[in-house]
Amino acid sequence: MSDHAASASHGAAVRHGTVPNAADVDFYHFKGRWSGIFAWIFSTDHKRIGLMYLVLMLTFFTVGMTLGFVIRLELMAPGKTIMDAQTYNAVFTLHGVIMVFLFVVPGLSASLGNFLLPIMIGAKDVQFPRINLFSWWLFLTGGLMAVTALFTGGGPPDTGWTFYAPYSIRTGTNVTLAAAAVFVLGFSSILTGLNFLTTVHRMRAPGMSFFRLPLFVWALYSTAWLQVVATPVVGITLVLIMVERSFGIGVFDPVKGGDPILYQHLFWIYSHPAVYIMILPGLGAISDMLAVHARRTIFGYGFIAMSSVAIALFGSIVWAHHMFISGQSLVANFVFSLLTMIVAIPSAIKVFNWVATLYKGSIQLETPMLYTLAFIFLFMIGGFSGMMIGVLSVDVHVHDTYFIVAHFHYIIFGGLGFAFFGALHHWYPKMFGRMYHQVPSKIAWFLTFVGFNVLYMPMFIMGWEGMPRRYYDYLPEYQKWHVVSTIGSWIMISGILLMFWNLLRSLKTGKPCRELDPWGGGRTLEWTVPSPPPLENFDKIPTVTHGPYDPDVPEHK
Ligand SMILES: [Cu+2]
Repeated sequence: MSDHAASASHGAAVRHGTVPNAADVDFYHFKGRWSGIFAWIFSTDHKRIGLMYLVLMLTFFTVGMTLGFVIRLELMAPGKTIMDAQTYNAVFTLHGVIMVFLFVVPGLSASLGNFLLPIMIGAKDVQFPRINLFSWWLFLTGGLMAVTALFTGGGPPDTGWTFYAPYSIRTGTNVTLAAAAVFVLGFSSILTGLNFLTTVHRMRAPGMSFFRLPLFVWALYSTAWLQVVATPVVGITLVLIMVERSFGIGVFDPVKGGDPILYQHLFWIYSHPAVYIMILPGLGAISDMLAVHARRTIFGYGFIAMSSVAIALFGSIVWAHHMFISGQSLVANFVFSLLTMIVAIPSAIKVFNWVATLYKGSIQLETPMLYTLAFIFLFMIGGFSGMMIGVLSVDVHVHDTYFIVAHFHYIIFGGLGFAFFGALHHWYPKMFGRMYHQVPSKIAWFLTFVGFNVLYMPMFIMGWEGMPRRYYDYLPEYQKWHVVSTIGSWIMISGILLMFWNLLRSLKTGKPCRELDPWGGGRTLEWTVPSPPPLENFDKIPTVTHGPYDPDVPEHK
């Protein structure tokens, strides 16, 4: 049976039977109709699609990181250092657009989530394998459109990743194509969310009730609701930007009777929930990594599961905390400040339960655990600074300063970034059937963690002292901290490059590990299938009779 036929009927076979010899070989070596690169880009296998997202996303991440490196070089001294002001505006815009829409939004969900979700719920694939492949093609198309926007039209957009009106309406740079690119990427996210929602509702193995789902799955499930419900709002907003730029009708530009504050509301109604689309899968992965590497049943499973849902719910009603100084009413400011405090509670529940899980755990300082512990430290700083800027009197002072830049890098890069790197090291042996070299992986962690704090901690200080974000030039008194911050970026980037190099070469030179569970503490279903898994994950769909982290279960012994 040919691959396409196999993969085409793969969905059908998944629903009605099994693909011949699929259980005998791992999914890398399954021979179908297509060969070479086509066996990947036309494959409907969720594992291959997850890895294809991973490759694309890490490529975009590397481009985004290089732009970050360049921004730091420019800011080593006031005035012109390596580029002019217009180029600087384009570079930080691109850094933001790439990191947000091409790395953290698809994030853990589309990559490792795609690989692991079906296995973790005891299924052979997602509900809609072909839609899953289509969403990856949309992601690729959106990415290529974003890159094309750099070199066509009026040149790379210079608006910042938020595309604020009225400047995004009036600037001659290529905002229209960039907005169209994000629009297409939005659909990739919506379709992935739709697929994951239906998969969790319809593809769970017998006995896998909702309160037996691993916490990573709860986080992906909560994220999927936000992807489906919130993303269309930014889609419509981007269409309005494109229409206003192309046909001159007044929606957001006050000169044409439009309202720029309306733009901010529409943009943040998506983009604040979007920060949870980014971080929630990371929070889920942290729970699963803690249970394995602390060799403990997770503390407060039900509370952690529900806190993911609560974050998705409350995270959808706090958007105007980005607009405290936009001129909105004091009542609105008060209400959104209060709601922002409330959304901190479910996050705090997670941190409390993680620390309680560590208490009396037999903590194995394996690389995934190192990233997990670093995550908790960085996430706390990101979270606390978030509560500070949720207070009106503080935000009025630090809005649009480097304090904000430090805050969101601690919570999104320190949070999701470190959870992502940790998850990559945690499930690497399961995905690739080899273990990476330990010593370089730990040195890379150390450099990344130290470099991160040397890079972003000074930004809190500069921001508190009034250093505005997105400014090309600055007063000389800020230079000392900019220099420290730039040196931090060099340390961090060398750590990340060492990590990439080590993980890539380990695909060839890493110790083969065919064990079902190389960590020895795994209790969720992915640790019961071979490493790497066969095409259909299970030769027989398992029957689940216990919770995901229950210690006293035979197959967990
Ligand atoms: Cu927000």
